[in-house]
Amino acid sequence: MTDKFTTTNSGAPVASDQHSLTVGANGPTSLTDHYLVEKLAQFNRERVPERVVHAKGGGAFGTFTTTNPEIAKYTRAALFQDGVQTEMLARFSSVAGESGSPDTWRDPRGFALKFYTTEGNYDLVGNNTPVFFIRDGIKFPDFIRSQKRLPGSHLRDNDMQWDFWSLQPESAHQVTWLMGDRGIPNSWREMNGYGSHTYQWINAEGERFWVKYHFISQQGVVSMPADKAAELAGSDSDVHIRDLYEHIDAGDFPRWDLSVQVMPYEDAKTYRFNPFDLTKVWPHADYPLIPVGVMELNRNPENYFAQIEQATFAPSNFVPGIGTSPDKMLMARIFSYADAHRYRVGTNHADLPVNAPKNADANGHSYSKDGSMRYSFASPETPVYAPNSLGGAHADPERAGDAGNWETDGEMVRASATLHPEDDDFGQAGTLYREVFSAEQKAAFLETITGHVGAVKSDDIRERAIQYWTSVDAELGAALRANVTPVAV
Ligand code: HDE
Repeated sequence: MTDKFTTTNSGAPVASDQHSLTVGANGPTSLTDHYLVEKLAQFNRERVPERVVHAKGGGAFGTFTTTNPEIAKYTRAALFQDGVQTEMLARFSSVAGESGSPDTWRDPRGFALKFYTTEGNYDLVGNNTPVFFIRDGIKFPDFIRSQKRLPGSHLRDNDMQWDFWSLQPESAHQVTWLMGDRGIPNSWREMNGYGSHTYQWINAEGERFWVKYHFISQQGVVSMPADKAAELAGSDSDVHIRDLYEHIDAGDFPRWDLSVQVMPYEDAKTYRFNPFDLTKVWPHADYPLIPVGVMELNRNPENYFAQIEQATFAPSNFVPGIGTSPDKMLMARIFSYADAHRYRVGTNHADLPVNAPKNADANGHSYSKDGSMRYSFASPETPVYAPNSLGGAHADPERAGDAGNWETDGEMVRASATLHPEDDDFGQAGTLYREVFSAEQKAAFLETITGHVGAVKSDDIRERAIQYWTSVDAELGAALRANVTPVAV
C-alpha cells in the first residue's frame, strides 16, 4: 500500500474513500460527514458550460518557427521575424455537435491557434476551410440554430438546414466545400488550416497590407469516405482526438507550412470583388502564396480540462503588426469571443496558465484586477489606476501601433458591403465544383447532396434547395432534381 493519503480540498486527511458516515451501518447519513458533502458538491461543479459551437475538440502544444526573412517587409509582428520560434497551442474541433459527439460527422473543423509571443498572445481562430457560410455576424446565431437541434424533439433536422441555406445564397461556396470530400477529414493532422478572414499586417514603417493565412498540412490533405465516417461515428467517436494524441505520444509530430497571400493596401479599393467578403477566396493567380514558416505540434496536454477545455481563443487577441479588417464577420467575432470566455470560463480566464501571456513585459502591467477567482496580482506598491505619478505602466501608442485602422466611407448604415461587379454568391461555388473536383469527387458530391436534400420533408424547402444547386451548376441541379424527385408509379 502507498504511504500517500487522501485529503480534503483543504488538505486534512480523510477517514474513508469508501464509506460515508451513518448512524449505524444501515442508518441515516450524517450531514456532519463534510468530506462526503465536499466530494459530491465538487462533482456537481466539475463542468464549465461547453462551447456553444465547437464544443467537441482536442489539442496540443508546439512551436511556430518563422523561416522567411522576406516576411518582415509586410509585418513587424515579433513572431514573424526571421528565425523566431514561438511556443503555441492548437485546438481542433467540429462545429455543430456537442461535447462527446462523433469526430467524423460532416462539418467544418475548427483550427484555433494561440501563439505565446514576446509581445503578448496572438490568437488566430480559423477553420479548415478558407470561406464561411455567411458574411455578416448578425446572422450567426440563426445560422447555428438551423444546424443544431429542433426545439421540441431535440433532433437535428435537414429541413431547418436547407431552409436556412437556401434562403442565404451567400452560403453556396461553403456548402459546396462542406458537401465535397473535404467535409470529412481523415484526421486533424491531415487537413489544412485557414485564417479565413482577411487580416491587416503593418510593417515597421507603418505600411499596411491585407493578408490571408494558409496552413498547409505536411501530412497531406486526406479525406474520409462518408461510409467509413458513418461507421466510425458509432464505433470510435473519438477517432480524431486519439489520432492526434497517439501520433504526438509516439514522437511523430504533425507539421504545417504557413504561407500567406498578401494584397497591397490600395488594391482592395479596386479589386474585382470585395476582398473582405468571407464567402470568397482570393485566386492564387492574383495573389500567390508566400512562405512564412512551420508549425509543429509536439507536446500533448497533461490535463485535458485545464489546458484544452479551459483554453480561450479570441480573434481580438492581436499583437503589434497585426490587426483587423473591414470584414463584418471578423468585426463581430472581435467582440463576441472575449464575452463568451467571461461567461463560460470566468472573468479571470486570462489568468489561467494556458491562457496567460508569457512575455515578462505583461506581468503586472495590466490594470485589470480583482473579480471571481483572481489568482495573479502585482506588488502592493503598484498603482491601480492610470494615469499616475508613481511609476506605474502607461499606454505606449508607438509600441501598440494602429492595427485597428483603415479608411471608413462615411454614414452609419445597415447594408451589404459596396457591391463589386463579381460579388455574386454562386460563382466561386460553381468554379469549385466544375474546375477543382475530379469526376469521382463530383459523383460523390452528387450522392452526398442527394442524401441531404432527399431527406428534406417540406416540398417548398426541397425545391429551394434544388434551385440553389441549379444556380451553382445547371447540370448538377438537373441531376439532383432527377435523384430526389419521386418517380410516379
Ligand atoms: Fe466562432 N465562435 N464565431 N467562428 N469559432 C466560437 O467561442 C462566433 C466563426 C471558431 O477551439 C465561440 O469560446 C461568431 C468563423 C473556432 O476554442 C463563440 C461568429 C470562424 C472556434 C463563437 C463566428 C470561427 C469558435 C464558442 C460570426 C472561422 C473554437 C465558444 C461572426 C474563421 C475555438 C467560444 C476553440 C468558437 C462565435 C464565426 C471559428 C460563441 C459570433 C468565421 C475555431 O464565441
